[in-house]
Amino acid sequence: MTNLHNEWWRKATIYQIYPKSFCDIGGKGTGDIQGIISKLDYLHALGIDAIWLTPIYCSPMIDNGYDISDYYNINPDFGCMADFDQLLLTAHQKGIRIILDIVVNHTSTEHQWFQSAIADKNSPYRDYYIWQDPKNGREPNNWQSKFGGNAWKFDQKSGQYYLHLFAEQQADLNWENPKVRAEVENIISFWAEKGVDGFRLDVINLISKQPSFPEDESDGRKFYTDGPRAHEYLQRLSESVFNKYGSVTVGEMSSTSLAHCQQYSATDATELSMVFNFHHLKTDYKNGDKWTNAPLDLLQLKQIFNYWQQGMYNKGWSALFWCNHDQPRIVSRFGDDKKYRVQSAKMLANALHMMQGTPYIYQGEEIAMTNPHYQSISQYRDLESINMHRIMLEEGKTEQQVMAILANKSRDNSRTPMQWNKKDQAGFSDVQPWITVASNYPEINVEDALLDQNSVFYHYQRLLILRKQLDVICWGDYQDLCPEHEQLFCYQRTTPEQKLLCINNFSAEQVPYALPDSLCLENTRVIIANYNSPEQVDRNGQVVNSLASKAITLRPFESLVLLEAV
Ligand code: TEU
Repeated sequence: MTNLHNEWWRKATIYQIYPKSFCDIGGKGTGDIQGIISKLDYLHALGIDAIWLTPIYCSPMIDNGYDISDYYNINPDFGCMADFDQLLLTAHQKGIRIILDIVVNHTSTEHQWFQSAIADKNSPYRDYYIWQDPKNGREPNNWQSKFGGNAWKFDQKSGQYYLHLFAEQQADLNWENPKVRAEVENIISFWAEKGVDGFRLDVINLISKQPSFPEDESDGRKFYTDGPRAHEYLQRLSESVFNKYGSVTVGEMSSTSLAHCQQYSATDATELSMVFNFHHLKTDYKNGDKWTNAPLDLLQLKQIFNYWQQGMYNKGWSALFWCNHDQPRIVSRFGDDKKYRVQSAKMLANALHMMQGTPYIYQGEEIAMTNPHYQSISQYRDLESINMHRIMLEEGKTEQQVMAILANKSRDNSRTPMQWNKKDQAGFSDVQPWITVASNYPEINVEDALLDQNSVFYHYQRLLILRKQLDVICWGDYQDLCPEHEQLFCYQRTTPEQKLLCINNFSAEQVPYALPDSLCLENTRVIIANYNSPEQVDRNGQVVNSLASKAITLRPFESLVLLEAV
């Protein structure tokens, strides 16, 4: 059995970069690899251990790189292989590891494998993809694409359909074919050989489909999610590639279950290092539907975290995250992006970063960037948003209603250019960017955050230090202290030596709270808070604050983290 305490990523924090929106050095209006290199010192100052780069390979960019047409080369929009090698080297010199996104559930339909497969039914690449004959003159079944509409696309020439769980330009690979699995091993080995430290595996729990492709009473997901051979495929990859190179791996798990995630990320390293799941980010859906505007259900959120934190304890390992390139900004979503922007962003950071797992920070989260509140469909770029705009109008919603939903739910909310400073285009680019900068960049930007000792940036910096210093954050067990409370989210983490309490007010009201009887105030200190003046908690996370009484009143979005030496 591996010694868990030796695995660097269990005490690490990973920063996600969406290169297209991070920093444009080349003056094209889209970010590039040289832009990332120019910001490595900034990331080093934040204190992160690794960067996850969303896909940078050749791609027609229908889905911004999640549609790969060549796995072995860099998209010229981002730079060239020499740029990538320079990034890898420079990051390593600064002690920052690089994790690449691997998208192997599907390829772009412009990939030469697909081009050959569609050109000729007898091509050796035909069986790289999933083809089915029509059923009763229609699609083979009713499975739905994650981006809206049926998941099968008809090919006139061969008279067959191919499967695409995402856009029709993203054809699903046929993992039943051993040649496909060998190609995937080669691709990952190529990047591991270069010195890449790890991989984020896109929708990796969708790679094994139920081979009879049954009709479903719903959208079909139960026939391809955590499918029959998913674990077997990952075990082979782990044996032949990940373990050989010592790669850290994080699997993106769509609509998964705890039992599967315990196995995917089991501590014996037979499959992956850790897993993303999304259940906590469906707590503001109405009846399970993303395309609705509903308030956060805090009780449900707490229940989900409790279930996963306890369920993964000593069994698997979770990736902790509020934000990524597919999710709206958390401060606009579960916080208050106006009056209490700074307080609520810090509170949300505490609530997540005190849990067990490896936290991920999505670019701009560390300065509490907000949703851009776009006013017109012409400002949206994401194909999912554009599809859903059409579909929701067809369903009878008004333009105004649809715009209100997109303003909260569109994936473009997180894809606006990184706000570096007050200059034109927020310092992201010298030209008009590919997507409109959020108009609040004169107030919310990196330059100002770095000048303000009370900024969200320095709060994150302290959280990252605390995670390294305090074993209880990494190893403690998890207990919800007030699962029924409508406004507060309070939990406790415990090891034999330490107890940590994370107390968070998710409301804009003052809320009284009584700390647990068992807590010994004399031995308890506030180690990080969001209403503190900076001198109360020093930059090294040193313990300097104490509480006078167990009866406390939390201010709007107030958060306190208490440490008791037991
Ligand atoms: O996302 C997988 C995924 O299913 C979602 O997060 C998706 O955006 C959501 O279900 C739509 O409502 C991954 C990538 O993160 C995403 O950017 C890609 O578009 C997708 O896979 C396809 O590769």
